[in-house]
Amino acid sequence: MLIRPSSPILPSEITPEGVWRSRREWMARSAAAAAALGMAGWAQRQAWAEAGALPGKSVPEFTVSDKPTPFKDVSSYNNYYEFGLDKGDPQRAAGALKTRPWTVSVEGEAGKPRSFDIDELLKLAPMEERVYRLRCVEGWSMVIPWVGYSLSRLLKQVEPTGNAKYVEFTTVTQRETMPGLDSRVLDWPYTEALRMDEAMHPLTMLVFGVYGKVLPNQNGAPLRLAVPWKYGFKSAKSLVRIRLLEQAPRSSWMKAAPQEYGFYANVNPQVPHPRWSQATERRIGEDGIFSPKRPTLMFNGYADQVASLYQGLDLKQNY
Ligand SMILES: Nc1nc2c(c(=O)[nH]1)N[C@H]1C(S)=C(S)[C@@H](COP(=O)(O)O)O[C@H]1N2
Ligand SMILES: [Mo]
Repeated sequence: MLIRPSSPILPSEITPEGVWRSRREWMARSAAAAAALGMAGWAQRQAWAEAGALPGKSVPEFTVSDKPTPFKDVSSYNNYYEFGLDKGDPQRAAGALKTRPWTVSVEGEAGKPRSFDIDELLKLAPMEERVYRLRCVEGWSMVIPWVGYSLSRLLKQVEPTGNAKYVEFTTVTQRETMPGLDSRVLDWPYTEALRMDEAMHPLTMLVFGVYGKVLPNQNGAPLRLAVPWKYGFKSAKSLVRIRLLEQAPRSSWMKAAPQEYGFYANVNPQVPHPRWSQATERRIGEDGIFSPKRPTLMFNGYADQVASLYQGLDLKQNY
């Protein structure tokens, strides 16, 4: 099953980008994922082996050139508080999450509100592979090849009314499978929200897979958000309800600690979290404890695409 590359030199080192992205990169990445797999636990290997293929067409304009974080790290270093607070808890416990049957209701300020079955959502738009950065407010980051499509593809289906100014996302609560729900750190269910123009931005992605396969449960199966210019907590996992609203809702994190977590949560190295600087970050799977930290980029490096959304907004006040 493991095919060793004949040379240890990565394609990225010998060909210009854009050429090596595409097929050769895909092959190198698959090999890296397979190698990472050899080191993961049996259960994880089992889940990965059983997961269905979910390929996506590579979209260069939504793909950063940073080296993707190994699958081993993407699937074992997680925040999914419903399954526990430690980074390893989700991988250990989320196998029990029931991801079928699964429906997502899209309701509120919409001309045609309705529920969507997960199998319908999987066919709603062509699957794309986009390599996004993910920056957690805790100071670490990853680079992840997500598979999915723009959230706007789904929202347009329900015909948002002129009153739809905000979009609220509610994630699943399964008492039987989620030991973390006993913890009072957050007001469950986990909810998040975006302004309508943020939700309709093409970068805002509805994600069904990673590394060419369906999402592992710990990463938010069967579908989650990826909003790459915002701190990771905005990217809610295992979505069950999407609500179009006229007024801005308060998210779980805003309720838990309003002075620490605001509505916008745009990645911004100039605005420190009250307990941590946001100026630098450590790349999981690449930077060791002793490596120099990397500078965090404004809007997580997506300023060209999204800065215009916030013209005239005081980003210190609107954190
Ligand atoms: N339902 C739910 N979604 C969630 C979280 C959570 O605890 N529960 N954690 C968030 C945080 S803080 C981060 S950094 C990302 C992590 O996504 P990943 O584990 O796929 O890297 O998920 C976000 N989505
Ligand atoms: Mo996070």
